[in-house]
Amino acid sequence: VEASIPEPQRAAWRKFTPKPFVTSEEFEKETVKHIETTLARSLYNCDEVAAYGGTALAFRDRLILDWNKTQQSQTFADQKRIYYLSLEFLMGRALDNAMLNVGQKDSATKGLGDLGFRIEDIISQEHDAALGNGGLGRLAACFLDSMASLNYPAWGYGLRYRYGIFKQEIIDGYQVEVPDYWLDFNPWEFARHDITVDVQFYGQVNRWQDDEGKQHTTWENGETVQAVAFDVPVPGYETQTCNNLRLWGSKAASGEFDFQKFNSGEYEASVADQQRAETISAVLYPNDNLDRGKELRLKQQYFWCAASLYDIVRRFKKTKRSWKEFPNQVAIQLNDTHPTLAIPELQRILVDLEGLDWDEAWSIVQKTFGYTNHTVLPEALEKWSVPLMQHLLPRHLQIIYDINLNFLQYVERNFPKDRDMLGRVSIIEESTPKMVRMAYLALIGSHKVNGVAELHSDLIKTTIFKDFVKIYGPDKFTNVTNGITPRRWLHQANPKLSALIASKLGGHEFLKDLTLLGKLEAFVDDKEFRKEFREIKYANKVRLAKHIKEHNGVTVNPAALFDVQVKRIHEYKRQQLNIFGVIHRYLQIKAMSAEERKKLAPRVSIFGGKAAPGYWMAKTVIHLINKVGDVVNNDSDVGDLLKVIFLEDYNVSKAEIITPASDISEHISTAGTEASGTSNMKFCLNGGLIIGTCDGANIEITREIGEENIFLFGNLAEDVEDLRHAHLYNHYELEPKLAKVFDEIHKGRFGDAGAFSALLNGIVEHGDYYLVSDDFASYVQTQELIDEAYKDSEAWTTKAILTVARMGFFSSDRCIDEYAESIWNIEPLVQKKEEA
Ligand code: H53
Repeated sequence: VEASIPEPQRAAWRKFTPKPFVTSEEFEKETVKHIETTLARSLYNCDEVAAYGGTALAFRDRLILDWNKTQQSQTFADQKRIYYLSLEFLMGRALDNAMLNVGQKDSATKGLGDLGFRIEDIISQEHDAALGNGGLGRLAACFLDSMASLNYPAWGYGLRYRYGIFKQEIIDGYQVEVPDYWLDFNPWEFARHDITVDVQFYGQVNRWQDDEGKQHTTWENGETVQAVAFDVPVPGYETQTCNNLRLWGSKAASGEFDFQKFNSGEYEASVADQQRAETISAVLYPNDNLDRGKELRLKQQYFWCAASLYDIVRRFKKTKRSWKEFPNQVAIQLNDTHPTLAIPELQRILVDLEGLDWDEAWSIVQKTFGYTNHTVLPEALEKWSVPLMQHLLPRHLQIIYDINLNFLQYVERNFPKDRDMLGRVSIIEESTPKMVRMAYLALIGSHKVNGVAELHSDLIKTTIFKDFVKIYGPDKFTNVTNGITPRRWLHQANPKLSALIASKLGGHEFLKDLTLLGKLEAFVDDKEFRKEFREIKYANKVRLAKHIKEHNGVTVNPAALFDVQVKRIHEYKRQQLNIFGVIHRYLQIKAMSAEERKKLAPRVSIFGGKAAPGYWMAKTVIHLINKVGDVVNNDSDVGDLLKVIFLEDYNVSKAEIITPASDISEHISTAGTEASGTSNMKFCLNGGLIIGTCDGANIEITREIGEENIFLFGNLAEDVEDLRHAHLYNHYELEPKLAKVFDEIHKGRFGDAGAFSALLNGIVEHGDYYLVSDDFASYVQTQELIDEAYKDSEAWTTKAILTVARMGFFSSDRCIDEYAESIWNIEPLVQKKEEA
């Protein structure tokens, strides 16, 4: 339907097109208007929640003006777009980010002040958009920020979960999950009830011949669910580009509401279908790096892939180009294997619905997709049971079998001597039941596969995808080391440091080109700079100490060394190694004389992170941390020398407070298990040093900042397999200091020892898969080096400044430019500045 306004009426229209506010007065006017009308509050009835609402709506309106123009000009420019498919977008709060990106935070600060509010109080009213679990979801959010900031025509596609990641409460030291209903008031999304897609499930496949003898395949008699688009504007930093994040919500398809049942009084039954449909997008699965193979999850995946592809194809068809041009107009990036069904879905659209022949369609599919692998952990690699897929997506299963057949024939022709190869590389695993290996499907259906840090990208080529390197050659595989957006993780989270850097570099240009941080090295000996740098770190620690006091009731000394480990709780990330180290430290303090204690550097060990609700071992680790905290924090022998804090409900907005306040942060995964890690980058960018293993991006961070500025320890990835093997088949002794720690836990020093026996037995009796004992001595020794280093505050400051100065490489802008160049083949599209 042609919906544009006819030429003669456009003048009237343009006259009233709203203009973005620029002054604090204009901002106030809009905010008050929204509070009084949209929110129906008054001068006598406006709390901070309402003031947040009015402010957010004023900024939302502003973003939409840019958003409308961006979408229009991208359509008009008719060039290639990138579609980033991710089941998770861990966005956090939007208001502060919107203010900073459009460059209006000062007007808002002044304006809100005039109206009687402090901007920080208003910002903190916002509920985090927590549609993700951890690193993978946050990476997607950083990428959206970079793609908009670099003016790439880009869309994100995801699901609009009604419940994001659960809220974590700690009760008696245990994690308790509380649902996160976040949509009460969300001014950042637009429901597009005009943009819907019917998505089919179940049913049967029919093959038939038309009068001309042409074969057809149709998928019939399924159940239909409707996808409704919700659009979220994504503003770039200091640019007019405002991209779109489209999230799909599910509801019963039109006409599916059972009127017959309704009319005959069976209200409950008639509503049941509705509810079943809405369940699809109801809740985010709370597992990070863990695949559970639940039917509803598969439904989510297909629902989202089908709706997104329909939308992308619809947009392409409007250009009236021929199908072979599809890959010149469309690049689709698969964030992990979660969206892999998009591959057979596009093949189905092209072959079944558009009538292309198989090979032509397949060549389009392969050119369109790129696949990012984020893990080598076996428990995280997605597999779906063939019977389940047969039931839910019968046509897709056929297509997958056909893809596999063609692929295996190719392999057989090229590797006739390697008889076992076919079984190893088949998309179908011959187990009971048979399973579809999604990573293989994603790899076979894409033109590029990338890992997320150098070590990881090398590892996938020698482990999980080894055979595929032989089959396709090494050029199909590449590395794009992860990055983070400096807008949120420096400018927004640490405004003082951002301002100090700007004062030295002559402006905030570094937020757009992070390599400019290099120029800070010239100031490393500048006394005044060093002093201010230290004062900022201290102020950030004071802010965190205040947060700890309010939430944990524990007083911590901001002059102590803040040692932070915040991330999802997972055995491979080894929070257990950290807490055992803390216990070791505690035992040492207890054994010291008063004189010896005086020489010690006081420490605050800070933990935070969620455990998947069904991950019992991870929950045990949380419990142990809290129990150790109870004992240590109340031991008068210890005082300020050691405090142990577990911060409840770690999320993006808490990370913004925690990250700038660390002296040391811990990135201590068993070598070879953490694909990249991204919080390591955030801490370094904020002048925190790190202790870490030779894993993921730690290795490249070391290369950039220099070995003398990082505390590395532990076994190397190349030795892990042998060590594990040795544990299982040889007799081995627990590391003696660790044995002492275990003795104390066994004695009940931290409460009921039985609660922790499985955790300890995993190490003592079941092979210590994560090599905690192997790395313990080296870990403890490195922590002692840190104690010594921290006492020399001048040398420490030098390390911290050099670290910041050398982090330029880890901007997600660099990362997105690499994807654009080597995988997507797309160019930026700069929005024209509005003429006055
Ligand atoms: O993705 C991050 C990496 C991190 C890796 C993480 C991740 C998830 O959060 C979830 C699933 C998955 O396969 C990987 O664990 O190392 O930094 C972004 O690439």
